[in-house]
Amino acid sequence: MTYFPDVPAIKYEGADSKNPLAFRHYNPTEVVDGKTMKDHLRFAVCWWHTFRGTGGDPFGPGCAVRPWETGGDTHAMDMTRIDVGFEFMSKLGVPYYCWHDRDISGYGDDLRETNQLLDKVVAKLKVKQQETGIQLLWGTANLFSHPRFVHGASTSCNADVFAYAAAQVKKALECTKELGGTNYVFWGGREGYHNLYNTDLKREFDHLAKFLHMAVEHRNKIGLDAQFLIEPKPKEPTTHQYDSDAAACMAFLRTYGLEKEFKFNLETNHATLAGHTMFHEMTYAASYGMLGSIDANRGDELIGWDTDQFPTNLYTTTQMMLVILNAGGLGRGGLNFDAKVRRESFEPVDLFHAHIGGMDAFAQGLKIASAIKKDGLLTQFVKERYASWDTGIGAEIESGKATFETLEAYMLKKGDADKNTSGRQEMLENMVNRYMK
Ligand code: XUL
Ligand code: CO
Repeated sequence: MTYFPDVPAIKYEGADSKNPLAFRHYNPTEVVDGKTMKDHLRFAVCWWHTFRGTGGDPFGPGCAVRPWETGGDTHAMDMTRIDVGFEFMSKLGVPYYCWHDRDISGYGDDLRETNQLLDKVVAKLKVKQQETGIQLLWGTANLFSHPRFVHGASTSCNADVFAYAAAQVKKALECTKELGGTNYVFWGGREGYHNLYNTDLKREFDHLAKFLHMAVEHRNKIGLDAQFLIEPKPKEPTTHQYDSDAAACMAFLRTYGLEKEFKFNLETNHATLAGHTMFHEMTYAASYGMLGSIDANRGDELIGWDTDQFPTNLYTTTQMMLVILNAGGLGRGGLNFDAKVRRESFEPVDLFHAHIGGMDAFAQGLKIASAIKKDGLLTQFVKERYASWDTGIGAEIESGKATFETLEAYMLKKGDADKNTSGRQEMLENMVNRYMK
């Protein structure tokens, strides 16, 4: 049985290929900067958009053609979709995938039955992972779709909802362990507020922290060897999400003593919704050793919401790969395509075009970033720009020897600060353009 009869296994054909079902840049075994592309990029497919997306939007229902979807949100359909998913991922040649519990398995009549259904799905996923070698990059729990989560999950005003969410995450952690997942993600789906008139903000933050402490405790108890990741996003669905951006998450984690247990799963379109570039979010995270994993997508410059389009912008992928290379790699994280084909791209083959484009954009970004890194011009420029800190008064300040009094004495003697030099922004942008090929 094949679900994509017209699509062969996708091969690398080189930059001159005109075959839309081939890679032009992603060559898994090619070595760049001392490592294969496959090991640098660690691509993952997301179950929710790719296998559960229907193409629906607020103005109309889904119109995606998915011949295997025989209708109904049934367990049988969940099981069939596993065959579809693993055929797709094998043909694409991605090493990882990610899920929410409710994408892979639907609802039973109560929590007990829901968990039993999930166990059956996980058992089949495990067999498929063994057959194909495809591994779980991360699991997570959907704590935002069901009406019970209308006021949030761990930040709900209803304590029973906190308890339900805890039970659900406990199960999702156990399933992640069963499938050998190397990370586990917490995105605060509805952990935020729409209106402060009805919200006890401090109490909700306290509850969120308590929830995450419990998750850490359970991870340690069951011996789950997975990195915990917080996924920042400033808004949507709530007006203000508590995990708004990397810096806000950092402050939250430190306030509640969680900073050693978590890193970040950064997402491009979440960065732009927060008014940042992804370059900023990744540089911030990497600076504090918090770069965990990436949800790769992009927004639309003309639309203000989370469109989750596939990444195609080479400047963005180059900047992202530059941060990753300079940070020494993604470690146990990866590049997960948290991205969806647009409503008008409704045929199954569009799923391939979308992923091929995203993978090629990152492979090309990797090659460009590696060339920039190898030439070292940017690094050298930054080093020289801060040279005043390497010796003399700068070194004294950095080493903690200086006080306001010694600095005053220094400046009274000198009379004025040394002249500034140009930041050369345009020159550097032109320089980066030289590598863009
Ligand atoms: C939502 C989003 C989620 C998380 C996992 O914007 O990105 O799919 O990645 O819950
Ligand atoms: Co995401």
